[in-house]
This record gives sequence, C-alpha cells and structure tokens, in this order.
Amino acid sequence: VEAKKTYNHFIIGTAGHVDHGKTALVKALTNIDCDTHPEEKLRGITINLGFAHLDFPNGTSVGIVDVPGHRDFINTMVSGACGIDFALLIIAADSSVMPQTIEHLHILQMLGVSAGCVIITKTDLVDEEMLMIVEEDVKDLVKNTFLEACVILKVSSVNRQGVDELKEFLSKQNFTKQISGSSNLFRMFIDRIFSVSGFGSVVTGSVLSGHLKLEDKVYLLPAGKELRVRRLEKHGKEVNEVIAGNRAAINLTGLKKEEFNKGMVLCDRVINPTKIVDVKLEIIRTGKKMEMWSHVLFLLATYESHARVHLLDSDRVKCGEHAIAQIHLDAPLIAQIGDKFIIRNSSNDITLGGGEIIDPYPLHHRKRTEKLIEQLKKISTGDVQEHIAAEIRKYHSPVTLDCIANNLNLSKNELSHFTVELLPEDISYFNSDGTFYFILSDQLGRLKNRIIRVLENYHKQNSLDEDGKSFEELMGIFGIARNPASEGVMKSLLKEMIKTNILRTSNATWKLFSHNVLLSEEDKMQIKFVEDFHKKHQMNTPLMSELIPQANNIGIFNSKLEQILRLLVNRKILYNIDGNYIHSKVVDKCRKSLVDFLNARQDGITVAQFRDLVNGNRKICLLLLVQFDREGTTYRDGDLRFLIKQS
Ligand SMILES: Nc1nc2c(ncn2[C@@H]2O[C@H](COP(=O)(O)OP(=O)(O)O)[C@@H](O)[C@H]2O)c(=O)[nH]1
Ligand SMILES: [Mg+2]
Repeated sequence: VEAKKTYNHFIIGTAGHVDHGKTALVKALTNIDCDTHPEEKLRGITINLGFAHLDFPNGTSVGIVDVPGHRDFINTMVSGACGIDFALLIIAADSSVMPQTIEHLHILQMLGVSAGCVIITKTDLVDEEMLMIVEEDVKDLVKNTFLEACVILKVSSVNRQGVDELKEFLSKQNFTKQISGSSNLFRMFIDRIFSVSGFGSVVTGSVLSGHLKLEDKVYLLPAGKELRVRRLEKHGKEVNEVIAGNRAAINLTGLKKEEFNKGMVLCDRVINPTKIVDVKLEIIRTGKKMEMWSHVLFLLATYESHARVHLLDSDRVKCGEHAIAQIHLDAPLIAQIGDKFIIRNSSNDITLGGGEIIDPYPLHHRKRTEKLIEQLKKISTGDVQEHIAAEIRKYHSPVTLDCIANNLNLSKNELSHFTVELLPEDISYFNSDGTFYFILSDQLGRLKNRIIRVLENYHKQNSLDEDGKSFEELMGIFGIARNPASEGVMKSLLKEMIKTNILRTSNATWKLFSHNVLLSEEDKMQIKFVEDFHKKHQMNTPLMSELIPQANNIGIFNSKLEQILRLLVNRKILYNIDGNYIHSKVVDKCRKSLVDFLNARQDGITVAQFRDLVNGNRKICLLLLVQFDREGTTYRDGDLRFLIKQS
C-alpha cells in the first residue's frame, strides 16, 4: 500500500460576465493586478489568464487564476478553469446575472468543479432592495448545480466592504487534498511560455496530477522532446518541488520558444497522442441539440481542435441530455481517462456542452452495436475493473497486466483496486509465477482448437512418431503476433491442457493425450529392415546414401524412412549422432571395451588407440567418442580421453 501524502494545494478560479469586477476583486484580495498586458490596460478588459496567489497567516499559499469574462475569450476561460478546485462566481450587483455568468457556470459544472461560492460585487453601487433582487436571481441560477446551497458573499472592491470577510471565509476552506504518492503521472498543460534572459524558457501552468522536482526529466508532448527542470517556482517563490494543485513556473533546459505550441503538455513520461477519444457528454440545458455527426470545437485545458462527434447510443442529444460518443479530432491530443472537456459550436460562439474522456485510445467504432454501447456505458462509470477489461479487448493477442497498467498509467495504488477474478467473462487470464496474462476468451478457445488441430494433423502425417510438437513449433501458431505475452499464455495453456487430459508430454514435445503409435504388419517389417540394415553394418558407418535406395526398393519412401529412424532412436535401438545412425549394440559394445580399457590404466586413450581397440574406421570412431563425451562417459583433454568417474 502506497503512503498517502497530504499537501496544501489548491487553485481558486474566478468566473463571471465581463466587467463584473473579477480582476478588481482579485486585486482587492491579493494586491496583484492581473490585467498587465498593454491591450488589457487600454481596453480595460482581461484577455489573457491572470495569475495571483493568496497567502494566509498560517503559511498556506493558494493560487488564483483570473479568467476573462468576455464572450470572445471563452476558450481562454476554459483553459484557466481546467485544474481549479474552487470557483468564485462573480456577479455585479448593478447588472445581476448576464449571459457569461450563465455560460461560465455551465462550463465549471461540465469541468467537474465541485466547490465554490458566489460573490456579489460592486455592492457600493446599489441599495438593499437591488441586492435582494440580485440574490434571488443568484439562487435561481445555481439551482441543480454544484453551487446550489453555496455561500453568497457581498463585496465592494472599491470601498473594500466585505473583502476581509471573504478572506476570512476562504481561509476556513479545507485547502488540502489527498493525492496518492510517487507513481502518479506528472501532467501540466502549459498556459504561458516566456524567455527570461540568462535562464532560457520558462513555462507556467496548473499541475493537474503528480509531482515534479528539480533536475527531473520531463517531456514536452506531443512533440516528445526530453527536457530537464532547472528551476521551479510556486507563486513567485523558488521551490524544490511542485505538486498537483500548484500553479507552477518551470524553467526548462533544452526548450526553445519556437518549439512550443498551444495545447502542449509537460509530462514525466511519454504518452502517445490521440486523435480519437471515447467520451460521455452532456448538452447544457440552454444549449442546442446535437445530431449524429456534428462538427464542433473541442476544448480540453489549453488544447483546442475542430472535431466531429459520432454519437453512439442515440441519433441526437437534446438539451440537458447525456450521450456516449466517439470524437474524431483534427489535432493530436494528450489526454487521460477522466479528463474533462468543453464543446462549442464550430464557429466558436455557443457553448454546447462538455463531458469526460472515458477512453483516450479507443478502436474506431464503425458500428454502433448493443454490445459496444453496453461496454462503453460500463467504462463510463470510471471503474478500474472496466477500464482494464476495455483495454484488454483492444488486443488481438495475449497481453500482460503490466502492459495494460502502463497503457492506462495506473499507479500501484489504483491497481490494488483491481481483482482479476472479477473480470467479465469475455476475458480469460492465466497467472504464471505472479505475472498475469490476459487473452480474450474466444481467442483462447480458437488457440486451443488450433493446438489440437495442429497435433492431430502432425500425428496423422507421422503415425510412427511417438512424439508431438515442440514448444517452439507450437508457438508458430501465433505467427508474427508472437511476443513474451503469447509465450506466457502458451505455457499456461499447455499446462492446463495436460491437467485436463487433452495433451501429454513426451521427450520435450506435446502430443494429444490419445496419441499412440499402432504398428501394422507392414510397418513392423519395414522397421525390422531398417534396424537390420544398421545391425549388419557393424563397425562400418552406415551411409544414408546406401540406405535410401535399398529402402526405396522395398517401398519405404523418404518421410516414412525418417519416421522409422526417429522411432528407432526413441526406442533406443539406434543412436542418432549428428545425423549418423549407429545401432545401439555397436555403441554399447564399444563403450564397454573403452570403459574396461580406461579402468585398467590411468593415462587416457588417443583416437588411434581407440581405433585399434574397437577395430573401426576413423569416421565411426570419432562419432562414437563424440557420443561418449556427450552422454558423460568420457571427457576430452587435448588428444586424450579419460573416464568420468561415476560417483
Ligand atoms: N464601483 C465599483 N466598481 C468596481 C468594483 N469592482 C470593479 N469595479 C469596476 O468595474 C470595472 C470592471 O472591473 P474588472 O475587475 O475589470 O471586471 P472583470 O471584467 O470582471 O475582470 C472596472 O472599471 C472596475 O474599476 C466595485 O466593487 N465597485
Ligand atoms: Mg477581468
């Protein structure tokens, strides 16, 4: 079990209509002016994200992201709102709820923000009665959202009325979240990049998960470039580590500003980009209905791309309804399961809805089958069990649990919630020495049948062979799909087939349990012929070139001859010494002479002495000595051979 660390980490984000006093409120709280850009100063509106931090007396420092409220900058608002933990929905008392108040609230809701409060600003401009009306509007607005029943605070950034109360309220929030330990993936969407003279490139962003230390390696994705962390800052202060929930500024060695594109991610490992994602999505109450193949703009943190939505479980989704869909993106995306996104219409003027990624690397679903939809609904619950099952289903060959966990970036902690026995029935598994191998059950069935058919065929073609096929030969069934996982499955499956009396082993091969060599009268006659041929040759090495024509003469042709030779070897009647067959009587007789000779004297034997001893030609003598060395009767030292003393 992994140790859980508790960190103080939290990001507050503003939201609300343009000119309602968001930036002014952040300044009143933190004394930091977020509208620093000349154009922002000139137009008096926020265009880029603003960043500030609120430091509490107890030492906690909380990051604040100030977003633009203007309808033209919704994409920027989405990128800022991604990664926030607590929302300040800001509404000016003199104008009450306006279009982007509603739109921002929808976006926060879709992004899964779950905590926040409403702040009515500019209270200095209105009377009590107006304030009460605005408060009623607010209560209507937040019904059925995460802000239903939230605290509503009234503030003026001009006369500072309510500012201290707001600070007090924020300081009482629980700014700690448990995040699991070291194996969590570090991920941060980059929202700004700039060059600092003497330091190189600095990037900033909200850390979505994991942690990063000085000198760590990081990758800029999807480009895949490896970089090193030279300096880290959190809220303007140098630190050694940044973690999930921090606003971080990271000075990177190896990065040039030109190599950076909007939507890029920093990660502590390489994650493959994707252009198709499976999602569950929701169309907002006041949005527009969506058809089977809609063109949309897809926003995920700083990433944006045109996309087509392929609805899977319905032909259209009405306002306020949910759907399961496959989204085809124009630009490569780095995403993980559970990432939240927003969709807008393709001309980027209406927010349609949003949702959550349930599979970042799905197969292309050409058909909308019941089975597929049922499986997607299951994984949309976010259950690890179902995600693992879905990942295994993408493979057409065996796969290990390690590989699946790696694909899904599952930490050990997340994996501990996985129970192999509870996998759906369409997936089979083997546990071999602690390694889990998965294969789809129908693939396993086919593999089993292939093994049986391959052996049936072999036995039919080689009726005199008492053996079956070797492991290597059986692995040929996988063809090019052969890999360590397929070997693991084959090993386990063969074991299982032996246990269930489908197979037997013999001489390091596998054969059908039922396979027995039955010899006909003709077989027996032919076997006797081949045995006699070798027996009568005695010490003259029998040559295949002599055997073959003689065998052919009496109707033994090549494959049959091979089978007979193998049978005689298996029955230990012939020795096969490097493709030369010598009768066992000859080998045994010579062995006995050699052992007697060596037992009588201690100074070994040369090849020439052995030839005289057994009275054979040079070729057969060399073969015999090789056999005696191999079987462990003798050993060779230079020109001499000695007896290996049997203990
Ligand atoms: N009277 C008054 N004016 C405010 C208050 N807060 C902001 N303003 C003014 O409202 C305008 C818009 O404020 P700003 O913070 O830029 O709004 P934003 O677009 O929501 O960030 C500016 O001219 C501010 O000076 C307030 O509490 N009282
Ligand atoms: Mg502003």
